[in-house]
Amino acid sequence: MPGKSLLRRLILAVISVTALILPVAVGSSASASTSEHATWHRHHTWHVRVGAETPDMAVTAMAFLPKNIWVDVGDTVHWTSNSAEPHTVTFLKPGTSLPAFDPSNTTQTQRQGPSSYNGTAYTNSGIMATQPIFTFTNPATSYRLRFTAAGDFTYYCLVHGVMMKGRVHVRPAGTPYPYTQRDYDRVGNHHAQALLHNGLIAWRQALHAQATGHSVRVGIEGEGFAVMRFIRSHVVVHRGHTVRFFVAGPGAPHTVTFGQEPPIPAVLGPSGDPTHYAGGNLNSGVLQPGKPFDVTFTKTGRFHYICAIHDGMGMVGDVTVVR
Ligand SMILES: [Cu+2]
Repeated sequence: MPGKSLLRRLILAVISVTALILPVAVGSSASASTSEHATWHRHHTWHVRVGAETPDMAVTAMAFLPKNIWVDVGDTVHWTSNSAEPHTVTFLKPGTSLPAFDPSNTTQTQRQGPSSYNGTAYTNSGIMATQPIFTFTNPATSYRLRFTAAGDFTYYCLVHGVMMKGRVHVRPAGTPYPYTQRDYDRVGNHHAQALLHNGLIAWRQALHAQATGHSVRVGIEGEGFAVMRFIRSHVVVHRGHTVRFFVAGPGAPHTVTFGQEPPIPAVLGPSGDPTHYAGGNLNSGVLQPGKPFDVTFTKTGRFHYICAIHDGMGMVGDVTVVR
């Protein structure tokens, strides 16, 4: 029945609009994993979610949920991907410093080390995400490590650096646990909701700030969150006018790509002539803070563009040029 499916679509549309207006509605995106199954096992498996996002993938949270976990020697921690935005679970070799993220370095992007950890060696999950993104065509959705030595072990996401770290506190076998998995799920959910809420507020504020004029903000970076959208994603200008695309500060790499998407790595650099754009291929390359990408539209029409890195998360926009 076409009438019924239209109604359903309308209801879905209302739900997604509500999710945008009422940030509290995103709580459902954090899927709790309760595990009481470990009661009869000698060693427990503990669950940590990697990242979080709103259902439309517009706002992403950069956090390990929970950030801290207390386990005993012999226990396993099981990390699960929870966002399209990629992350890693990486224990550095003691005495080494956190490297800058390099997507071409396979010791960063691919799994390194055995499935147990005693605090001595570089151990890395490789890229984890819920779906392919950019050059990461086959990201891991889960990662397990068994902890074989006591100690407090800090780990990082190599993609997001010091902003995203977690800690596994490993105590001698038999030490009573201070918290249950249910406690960790609750703490993780609250943290995820707080970060996503902050992202939705920042997005709404940016929408107001960009309500008029000929500029488009490309993504938002905040403390523990990012908004993977063009703000605003639909603009209307007169022929001959210029639209300025800009990033407000350092953060996730974004592009403004009209026409056909160039292959990697060419898409990371600029191509085409933004001073007279009348359709076809035009690419900003990765946008840098303080270096806006100005496109002058010389032809009427509706011109669709994408972020070549985050289009899979819905980061797309268009410019309508009128006489
Ligand atoms: Cu992007």
